[in-house]
Amino acid sequence: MKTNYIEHIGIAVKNLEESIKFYENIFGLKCYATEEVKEQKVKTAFFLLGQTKIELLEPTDAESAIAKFIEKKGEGIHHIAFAVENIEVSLKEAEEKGIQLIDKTPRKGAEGLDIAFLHPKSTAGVLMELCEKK
Ligand code: CMX
Repeated sequence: MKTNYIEHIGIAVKNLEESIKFYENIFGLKCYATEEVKEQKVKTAFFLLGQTKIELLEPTDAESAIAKFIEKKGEGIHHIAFAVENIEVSLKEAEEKGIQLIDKTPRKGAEGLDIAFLHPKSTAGVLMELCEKK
């Protein structure tokens, strides 16, 4: 696969508003967008640092992946997202190399990106997201 840069780092938080204040007040960053991703049952907030974003994720439902993550591990880094060229081909290649796919085909994520997750059990414990802006 051709990976160009880290698109974003996803961080699970309990309270989006409080966490936004933390990144703005301590790091001098500016939250440039918030968005609810209903399909994922999360509210998101974005900060841009160079080419890479920080994506804060607050669960909107107890059944959301983020709620389960916080319950089990607490707040913290949830996933790393790579900007790839041709997400469909990248997924196929990863699967052929024995990686367990969470999403066999891309779906729409925040900011309209095509996204797909690889299972942390086959990626050394880190939830990886592939994304492509089309
Ligand atoms: N990073 C590393 N490991 C993780 C993890 C994460 N983010 N989330 C779960 N796991 C681990 C758990 O610790 C658990 O490990 P053990 O079996 O050793 O205890 C295992 O994966 C299974 O976890 P679980 O709590 O039973 O949860 P599920 O199997 O139901 O789901 C996962 C896990 C990764 C398949 C699911 O969270 C998922 O599909 N994630 C992708 C989608 C997503 O995260 N969406 C959030 C919003 C994304 C966005 O919009 O940017």
